[in-house]
Amino acid sequence: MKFHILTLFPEMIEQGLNNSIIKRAAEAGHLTINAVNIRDFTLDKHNKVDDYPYGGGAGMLMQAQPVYDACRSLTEGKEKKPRVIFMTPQGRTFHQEMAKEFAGEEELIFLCGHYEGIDERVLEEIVTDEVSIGDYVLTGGELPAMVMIDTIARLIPGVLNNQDSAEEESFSGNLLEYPQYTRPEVWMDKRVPEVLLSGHHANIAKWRREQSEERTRVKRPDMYEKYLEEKKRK
Ligand code: 6GU
Repeated sequence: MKFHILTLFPEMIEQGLNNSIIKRAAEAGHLTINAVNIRDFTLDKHNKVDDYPYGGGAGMLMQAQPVYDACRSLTEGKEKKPRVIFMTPQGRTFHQEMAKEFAGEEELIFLCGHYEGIDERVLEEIVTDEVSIGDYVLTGGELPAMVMIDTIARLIPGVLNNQDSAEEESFSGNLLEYPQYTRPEVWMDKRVPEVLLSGHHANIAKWRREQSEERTRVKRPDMYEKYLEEKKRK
């Protein structure tokens, strides 16, 4: 999968996504991260990419032309036009099912706004999807884009070393993870639950499922309702 990010702060993306699992996945050829600096496309002699809003009001707006040309540089000549996702608190709230859908694409373009926003005309022209990551206001779209890319990337086959991880999750959709333990067997007088030392795989699976259900019921009653609904339908 190719992830392109249109941004005024490419180094934020490059630093944020060049670590751990995503870095290894990029090195293994499962994905590429391409941060495109919108400023590189300005035609202004002082490299300006923003201006005052018509009608007045607070702050500056990103201008249409550099955003449009940066996007065009990624799409022109391509048979299949990739989706362009604008990161905005006005968008649909991101969730795991949406991540699964995006993970089926070959290429995605993320548009990150800054300042008070972007000229509406270029948004109308290029954006296919508007996505928010929750009901709070951030200073820019870079962190949300990184949240989305991280979530989508781990669903791409081969990205997680252990193939089960992503699958197991979809199997136990709407359930929280069960508690996990590693060595030593006793720490601060707390023992690892006996069943996990038993080597009895069926009992371990049963215990984990029960823990997941109980945790979800207590910590996320909203999610637990969905889980019960889904269980009924199966
Ligand atoms: Cl996607 N962008 C910005 N700027 N703020 C946000 C957001 C996105 N999602 C929640 N707050």
